[in-house]
Amino acid sequence: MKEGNGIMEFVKGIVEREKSGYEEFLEKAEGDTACLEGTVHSLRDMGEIGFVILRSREGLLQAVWEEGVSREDLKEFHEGDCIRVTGTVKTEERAPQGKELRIKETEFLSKVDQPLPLPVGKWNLNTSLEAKLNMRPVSLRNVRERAKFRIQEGITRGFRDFLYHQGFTEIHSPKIGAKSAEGGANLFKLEYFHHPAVLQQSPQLYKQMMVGVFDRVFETGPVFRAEKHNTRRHLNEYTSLDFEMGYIDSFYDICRMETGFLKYTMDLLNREYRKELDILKVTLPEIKEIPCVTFQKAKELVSEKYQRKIRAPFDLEPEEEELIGKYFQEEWGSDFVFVTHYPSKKRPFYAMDDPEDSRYTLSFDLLYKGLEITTGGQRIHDYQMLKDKIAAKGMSEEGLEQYLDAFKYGMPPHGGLGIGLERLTMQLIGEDNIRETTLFPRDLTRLEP
Ligand code: AMO
Repeated sequence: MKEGNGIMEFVKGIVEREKSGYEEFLEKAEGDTACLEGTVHSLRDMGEIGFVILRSREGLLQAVWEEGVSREDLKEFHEGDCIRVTGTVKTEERAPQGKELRIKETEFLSKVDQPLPLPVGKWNLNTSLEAKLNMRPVSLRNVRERAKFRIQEGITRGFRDFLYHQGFTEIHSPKIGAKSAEGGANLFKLEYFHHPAVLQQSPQLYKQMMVGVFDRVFETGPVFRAEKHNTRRHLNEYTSLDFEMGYIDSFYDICRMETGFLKYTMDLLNREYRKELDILKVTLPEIKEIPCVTFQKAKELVSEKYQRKIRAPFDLEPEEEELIGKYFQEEWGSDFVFVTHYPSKKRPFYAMDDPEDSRYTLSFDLLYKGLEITTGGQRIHDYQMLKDKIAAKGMSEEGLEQYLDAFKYGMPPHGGLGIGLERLTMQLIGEDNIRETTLFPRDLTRLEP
């Protein structure tokens, strides 16, 4: 709403609207007049009456069209139309919310051009993942599909809230750079005004440099991995929840911070996302403590218990991760387990080696229901040690000069972690493909929508 003196208009901030939100509607008394806005989520023509289910950000509400009472013809309504309806409030115990709006007048704010290609008004879409991804703007309107991403919002919000309270500063690092930190073959290369450049695989270099500035930083943002394989847990672009903190005594400080974040977030979801949890029938894990096991020990435990040969001594195979998850659920009743001391061979150059046995690093992965959702650990903070490690890994310092300067000019002992947001969401809500918990997935074959 604009206000003015006839010559100039002024905007003063948000104004209370006369239209009732769905929650306010439900507080109204029988016979009150109400005006609601929303999309026609589903329609049921019963002859003399018709059910017009409205969808808004707040959820669904039942409006009822009645012959002779409603001004517009029911035939004018289509699923997908955006409408503003005015009518009277009626208590109706058969209505999903216990109240419904008896429609008197309808204003069509916009009308669909064509019938919807998917039955988004149904509880279960019953459509293949492929079809859902091909029609993303429509499929996400389904209440269950939408709920997944509200829960994902809750996780990001939990991460932010929790870390703000722990004295972290939120940063935003560039996604294009000369060099990335994670190594391996999964780099997207591009040309940047005739210079070779890469898309960042993680904010690793930047968050470490920023420890020298703020001590504690975090970032939530996209990262890029040119994975050439098509799996249920890999994306080519995903959202990474990263933090990095200085003045740590050991990498267990990082594990503690992550455990704190998880507890805080489960509590937040429980309090503020109950509707979505119920829609998806999610039972949140109860986290009191998370067991820690070394990489080596974890391998031995599952090999013994499930009679499985150790094939890859320096890495965890996906099946091994699943079995570690199963083991800790069966033996310790925990969905989560920190697997610590990963072999140096498989960790990037910045990981701190264990001074007691340099074949291993002071780093960890967090497995949740048998899937890696986090990698973290203590980093090298000594300038010379870092240079030696870069050389030992056969890497060049080119493109890392400024990163190395941060260490040349002093860095505290520090560490951090990166959590895959889509993976965490997928495990939490019990999906079996990461694309189910990605709004617009990027994979080997998918560059749009
Ligand atoms: P890492 O490479 O292990 O570590 O990644 C951290 C977490 O990101 C998620 N993840 C992925 N999710 C979807 N698709 C992918 N292709 C993919 N790759 C990884 C996983 C994984 O645990 N810089 C370090 C983190 C750190 O030490 O701070 C890093 O990026 O959940």
